[in-house]
This record gives sequence, structure tokens and C-alpha cells, in this order.
Amino acid sequence: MTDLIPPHGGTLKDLRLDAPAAAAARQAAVEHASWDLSERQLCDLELLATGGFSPLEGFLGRADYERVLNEMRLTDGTLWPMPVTLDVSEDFAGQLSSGDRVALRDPEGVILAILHVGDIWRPDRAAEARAVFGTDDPAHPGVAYLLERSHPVYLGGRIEALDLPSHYDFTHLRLTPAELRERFRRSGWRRVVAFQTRNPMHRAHVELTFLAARQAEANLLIHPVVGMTKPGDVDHYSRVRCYEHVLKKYPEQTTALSLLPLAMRMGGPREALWHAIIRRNYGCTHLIVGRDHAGPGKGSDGEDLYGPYEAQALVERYSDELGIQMVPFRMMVYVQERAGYAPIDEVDEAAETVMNISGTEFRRRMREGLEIPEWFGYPEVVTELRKTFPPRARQGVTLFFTGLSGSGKSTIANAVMVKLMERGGRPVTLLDGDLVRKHLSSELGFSREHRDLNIRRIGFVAAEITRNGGVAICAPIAPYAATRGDVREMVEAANGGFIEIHVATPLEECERRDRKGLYAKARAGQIKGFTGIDDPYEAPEAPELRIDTTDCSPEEAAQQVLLKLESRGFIDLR
Ligand code: PPS
Repeated sequence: MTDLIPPHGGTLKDLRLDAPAAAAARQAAVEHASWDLSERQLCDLELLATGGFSPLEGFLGRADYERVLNEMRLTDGTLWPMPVTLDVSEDFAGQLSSGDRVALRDPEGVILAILHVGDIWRPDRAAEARAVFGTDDPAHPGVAYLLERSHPVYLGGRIEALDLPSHYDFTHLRLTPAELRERFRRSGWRRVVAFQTRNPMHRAHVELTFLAARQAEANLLIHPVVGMTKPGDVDHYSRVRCYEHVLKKYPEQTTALSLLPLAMRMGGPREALWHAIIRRNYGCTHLIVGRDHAGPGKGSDGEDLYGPYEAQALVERYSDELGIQMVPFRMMVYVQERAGYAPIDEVDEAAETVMNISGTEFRRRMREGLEIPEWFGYPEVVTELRKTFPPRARQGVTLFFTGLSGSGKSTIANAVMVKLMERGGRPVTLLDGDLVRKHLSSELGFSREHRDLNIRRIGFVAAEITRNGGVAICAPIAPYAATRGDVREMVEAANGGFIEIHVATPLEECERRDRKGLYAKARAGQIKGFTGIDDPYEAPEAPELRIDTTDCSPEEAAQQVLLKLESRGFIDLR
């Protein structure tokens, strides 16, 4: 096999200043405007600084940006498929002119780089989405980021890096392009095939990478992205622990693991080209491009946004100028008769039995604590993932009671709390409306704005309790549907359950009980903006449970909640 590519990938543009120059630049920075980098910008800066984005020397200026959008090239003609831009607010951009310098800071305020401002412009972000991602459908995570989260003005310009963003996790695995090249050189690795991933690795991935390395007669680099991946992905801490187990499955001295602090855009074909250039910069000679590489999933119409092998086709088209070769791969499946894996296009599906577990099915089995067959996953990896995704019976959960004042929320919530404490097994916290207003929200009143703030605070605390495996029982009025929806999102993002219980006791009954005498005062005009009287209550349309306490005792209501928890798998009553 001929070596088409010089080993270890051409000239690196390392943008870091030496120590004395960095110290001088840091001192001079007191004069500059300061910009606090977002999570995505921090990732981009790190790859710019270390040369992961060579040949870029900073954030793209306007002419480069436009040519990248239209032709995937910088103005000097170099292939570059992805805009790497610094987006800032209108107000901040208003203070700047071309020629100024800006101190770019991390969230703690540490100056990481100086930007020499060149162009300042207001991009058409929807047009950018269509050019880069082929769509402006916000179901595409890259589009959603661009349209909903990025700032409206771009700053282009050269960067001088003073420090890399600090990382305290897995520092032994965070090799820069120069360090990785050096490691390959020392080990005598002249051909290295990189495997890009944002998911935990199972047997199929190991088989695929093993075959790819054999085919390319190369050593293997597992090079997972640990910057930003697709929303909803497994967190990188859990994934890296899995990769460390998987590394032991390869023959010794053949395979390395290093982490890539890239912020993915889920840009499919363009992103695959970008990944190839980045891996070339890291000293690799080959990149595996599989099915649906860097795929964003489905659009709002339920159709796949890119074809499964579109990324391979685009990388193939530019193969002459990339400086790294693609190892294209079809999906690997388990073939029962062979008791082993094979690329799907090499299987005779009429004569052989193909087995596969989709990502969705895998997640379902994990959630329900079901068996994961050994042909699919390594037991060590499954055990690791089970720590992160315990079965429902060990997950945290939020019980969110909502309803009018006097509807019975607190009474049922207290009864449920006591029942759960009696059973044991999970820590239980009650965030009752009145309790929260005393301890968390004592300065708030009952305007819409204050009620929302109150509910969001409850949501934040409930999400943290849920994340850590506890049961959070909340019982505020929470009159607004949109705010309740936000709380649901916060809790579900914390790897736990959210059960909304509408305590639907009618207003007449609440008013008849009037246990605190507040309805009488509200009717008399002594309390203004009282929920149900002169302030709205938006009843939930599809709560997990609805209870009217008019003819139902607290014990019976609590029992309904426990049965709901059981039917959802969060507790086992038997
Ligand atoms: S909210 O809307 O969810 O922020 O309300 P919450 O924190 O649950 O507080 C409701 C309790 O505050 C008392 N209270 C009022 N409720 C509604 N409207 C007005 N204007 C109001 N003023 C005081 C009332 O005791 C509520 O308690 P519960 O337990 O619901 O009866």
C-alpha cells in the first residue's frame, strides 16, 4: 500500500504566545474591551489555539466566511467547510471598530486570548443555515443553535492565545495536535486511522474500527468528541469511562485514546469534511466515515435531513486535496450464524440472520433495567452506563402538584411524602408552595413575573434533587402552562422522571372550604390578583394524573399517586 499522505499532517498553526509575550499581552489587556466566551466559543478557541483548526489563524473574516458558505473554501482557495465565527451581541459590537483588540475570557474571567478585530458584520443567519446545513429547519441542532442561541453580530480577526481553556477532567487523555503527533512519532506509528464518535462504544464499533485499521494497515486512534455534541447525548464523563474499558479490547500497543474538545455542529457531509481536516491536523492519515456521519437526525417533517452515505460521498469528492484518506464504512451488524460481526453489505440476508439493537431500543432496555445481550455490549460498558442511567426504580423523579389554592395539593403531597418515607429507599424532599415562599422566594409577590420566578426556582431545585436520584415533591399553584412546561424540560434533562398531577378540585369547592380565609378576602377585594378570582389558572391539558378531591380522601388521592409511580416503573409496590 502506498503512502499518499506525508505522515502527521503538514504545518500546524499553533497560535499560543510564549510565556513572556503572553504575560505582556495580559497586562496590556486592561485597555481592551472584554468578551466572555460561550461554551461553543471556548471549544472553537481551544482548537484554533492548538492548531486543531489549522490553517485558520483566528475567527473568520467576512470574505472568508462568505466563500466558506458558498464554496467551502477560504479566500486563498484552501478547502474549509465550516464557518468558525465569533458571534457577539449588538451592544458589545457597537463599542468596537476594526483595529481594536478584545480580551476573550473564560467564565471565571481568565483571559485566554486577544482578538485583533478585523471585520464586524451582521450575518444573515438563516442564509448561513441554508448554505452550511442545507436547511433552516430548527429541528436540525446546528440550525437551532444558529437561529436561537447565537448572537447577531460576527467579529472576524486574528487570535493570539495566552492560555488554553482549563480542564480538570481526564487531563491525561487531552492531547493537543502537537502532542498527539509527537506520540505517534515516538511510537513509530506512520499510518493512523482515526475513529470519530459522540456515543458510547459497543462491540460493533470495536469490530468496525478493528477492520478499518486492518484494511488501512494502520494503527487506531479513538478520538471522541468531548466538547459539545448533540443535545441529549450521553455525557462525556460516562462515555470516557466506557472508552477506557473498550481500549482494553484491542491488542496491546495498537490503539490510542485521546479526547477532542470540538463543538460539533451536526452538519453531516460538511462536518465530515471538517472532521477529516481536523484529524489530519492531529497527525492522522485516515478517518473512518461511517453511516450518517455527524448526522442531525430527522427534520420537522419526520424525514432524515441527510442521506445515510451523503457524508461519505462528499469526503470522497474532495479526497485529492484533504491530506487524509477516508476509510468508508457500512453499518456493522451481528450475524447469528457466523457468531460475529460483518458490514451489512457483505451479509446475505436471505440465508443469514442479522441482529441489531437500535439506539432507541438500547435506551429503552437501559431505562427499564432489561438485559443487554453480550453480543451487543461489553458487560463493563453496560455496567458503566447503568450507573449513569439506572433503571426507573432507581432514578430520581419529580412529582409536580398544581392546582388552585385550597385544592388539596399540600395535603396530598404530605401524604405521598410520608408513604414514600415509610417505604424507604430514596431521599424525599417536599417543596410545598408555602414552604418555598418562606425559604426560597420570600421577596416575591404574586405578579406573573414573580410567580414565574418562583416556579423556575422550584424547578431548578427539583431538577437537582432528581439528578441525584431523589424524589422532589412540589406543590405550588403554578398557574401558567408555559412555565410548568419549562420545569418539565429542566427535570427531564436531569435524567429523571416528571409526573404532573393536576389537583382539579373545582373553584366552588376550594372557595367553600376556604381554609385560610383567603377567598373571602379576595372576594372582598382585600387581596388583589388572587388565582381563580381575578388572576388566571391555566389547567394542564395532559397531566400524568388528575385528581378532584371533592369526594376523595387524602389517603385515596395519595394511593392514586403511588399507583401512577408504580405504573411508570419508579416504585415497586409489590
Ligand atoms: S404560585 O402562583 O405558584 O407562585 O403560588 P404559590 O407559591 O403556590 O403560593 C400560593 C400560596 O400563596 C397564598 N397567596 C396567594 N395565592 C394565589 N394568589 C394570590 N394572589 C395569593 N396571595 C397569597 C396562598 O395561601 C397560596 O397557598 P395555597 O397552599 O395554594 O393555598
